[in-house]
Amino acid sequence: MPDERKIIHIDMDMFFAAVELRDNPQLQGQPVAVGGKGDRGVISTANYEARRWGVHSALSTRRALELCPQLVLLEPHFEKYKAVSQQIRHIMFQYTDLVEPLSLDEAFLDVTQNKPGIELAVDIAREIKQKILAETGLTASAGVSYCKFLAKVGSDYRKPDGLCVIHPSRALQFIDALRIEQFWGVGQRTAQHMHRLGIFNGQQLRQFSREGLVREFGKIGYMFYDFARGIDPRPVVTEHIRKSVGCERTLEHDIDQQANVIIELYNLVLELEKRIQKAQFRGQTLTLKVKFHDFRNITRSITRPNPITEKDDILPLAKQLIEGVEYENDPIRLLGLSVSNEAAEEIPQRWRQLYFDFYTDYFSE
Ligand code: TTP
Ligand code: MG
Repeated sequence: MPDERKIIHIDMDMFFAAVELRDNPQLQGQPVAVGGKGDRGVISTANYEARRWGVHSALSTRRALELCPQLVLLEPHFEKYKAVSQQIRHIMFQYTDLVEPLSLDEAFLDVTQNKPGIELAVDIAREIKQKILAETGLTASAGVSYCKFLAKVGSDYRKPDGLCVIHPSRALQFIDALRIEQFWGVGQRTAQHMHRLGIFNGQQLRQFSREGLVREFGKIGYMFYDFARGIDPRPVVTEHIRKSVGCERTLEHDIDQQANVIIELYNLVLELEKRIQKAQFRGQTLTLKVKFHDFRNITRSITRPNPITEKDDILPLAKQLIEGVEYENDPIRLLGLSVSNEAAEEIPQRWRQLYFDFYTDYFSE
């Protein structure tokens, strides 16, 4: 059966930086980034002027200033971002209750049925963008399609202030020409892996068998196989299901001694337990994230048949995960722990794990 839903993805443009620029208009035209100062600071986001210099999210502030010495670095104001986030969500709810926020500045809407009874989803997307601009003074980009994958790709396609509609009849044509980097779930590493296989766009991705993709990429291969065919059955999930609960800490100093690592891990476990209790979260997968001194990241996960909620469950699992990590000659810069994988009945089994895996929670508080 063809997928006849009407899905919109809204994503604010250079969100934190846009809020700061709105409130400091004298900085317009200059390269601006929001991020942490100091030796171990990290860039949250940058405006387009700064991006031209290679400054982007997650880059170390030190490196950003090397690339762009005239960069204006601003501290984040999370209260402001949360307030804008509420404003835009309020606008979305005027059209449908099926709103699934992915982060402060991003959400999916299913407008197949919508409150004002508007026929074309593109008209809703346009109205939402106009209202966001009028009420917050900020621009958003919107993608409109029949599934989440294409709506999300669409919102990114004509940024900033973009509006991109991918009609079902043109989906395959669109996917054929889509660069592999633009696929949902393809980060730098996966892109390189794809390139090694000779895959640079959607058309080339579609030449690969399902088994081949699963062999190369693990279970995410199933998702790539479906995406290449314009298939993404994931529903817009409304009630605030948290996909993960986690915390991470950039250490004061890089560490490579086992005793120190265990102490840091123990502190994280205590913090994680607190957050799990606060969120009443019952995840079955524990994930350890390690960032090394050279900014290389790895994650290690373990899944249990029962929810992981208490420190007495978490600590032995966390120790087990860190045992598999070589850090003696590779000091650790950051440690993170999260739980995910809370069962959600309405998501088809094959998609369930993928769905959770793809949620990145940068607002873990
Ligand atoms: P994004 O929507 O990924 O980026 P953006 O809104 O800054 O830029 P774009 O125009 O490309 O959408 O993230 C939204 C906000 O989340 C971003 O403004 C800052 C924050 N953020 C981080 O703090 N760290 C990160 O690594 C990322 C990706 C985002
Ligand atoms: Mg954004």
